[in-house]
Amino acid sequence: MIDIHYCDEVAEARAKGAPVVALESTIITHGMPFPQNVETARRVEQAVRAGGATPATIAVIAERLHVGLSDPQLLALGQAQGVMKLSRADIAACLALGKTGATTVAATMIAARLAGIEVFATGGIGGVHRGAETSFDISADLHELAQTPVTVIAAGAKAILDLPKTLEVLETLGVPVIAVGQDELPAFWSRQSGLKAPLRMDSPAEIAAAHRIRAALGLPGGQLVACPIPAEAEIPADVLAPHIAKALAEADAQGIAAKAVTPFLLQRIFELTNGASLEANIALVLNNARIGAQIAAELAKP
Ligand code: PSU
Ligand code: MN
Repeated sequence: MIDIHYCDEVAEARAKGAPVVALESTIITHGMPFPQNVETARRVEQAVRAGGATPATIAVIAERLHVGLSDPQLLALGQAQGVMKLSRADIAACLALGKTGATTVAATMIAARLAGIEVFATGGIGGVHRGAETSFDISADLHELAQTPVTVIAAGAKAILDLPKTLEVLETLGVPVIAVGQDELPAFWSRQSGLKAPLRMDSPAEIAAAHRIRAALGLPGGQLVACPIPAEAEIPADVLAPHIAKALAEADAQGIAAKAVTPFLLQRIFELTNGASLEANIALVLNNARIGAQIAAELAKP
């Protein structure tokens, strides 16, 4: 068995059967600049606590899988250079090599399941990249959702992706995609994507019930819960579109590939929007953390 290190707060919550929400760390190391990354990570943890659950930020630090980080660990991770970006393919290698790694959606789901945590809140999952028909760039997050039983709260898939193809792959893989409180799939920084979500639910209790019933049916895999960014924080899709197009063209021209693509695009869109994309990203993660806490609280009820 893997030796998981729990922080005191998470150990206590687990012992009591109190609700816990997993949080990822790639958003800290590869998704946002310092110091906003650390400030956001702290605020997200607070949002989970305010919602009545315990936050468990997950990372690999010096040979150990940590579920729940101390504040000094969070601060160090947020400033560290050369942190590995861990998915299903490399989490074991990172532990074997004694390196430090930040967990993506896929790796956070793997760790959450090991820790018995059923709910995980993040910003946006990875998906099918535009041009995937030639690049074959499809995030491992999608396959993880198909096989690891964790309900993932996100603001949809990031709008840098090919959203119709992402929905098709999720459907093929048997992953429920549930929009919260609206019919349309949200598109990360924007509330609307122009795509109807396959499923809609309006309450944390319904989402928790579907999670339980999937387990009772013996179905592997999790659920993608897509929460629209709060209206006051959104950037309309037509405002973002030219910035996304420019960032994608630059990535292509510079030969950015594999794990570097998403961090490159997020950084360029941050620059091209003069920081507005980061403000929206922060608002949507906080919102997802609040909703994640509500779903975890429902699941903790006997
Ligand atoms: N949500 C955000 N910012 C991020 C991510 C999610 O608001 O940076 C990260 C997650 O860790 C997700 C990853 O798994 O982006 C997707 O990377 P890729 O496209 O390489 O699979
Ligand atoms: Mn990829």
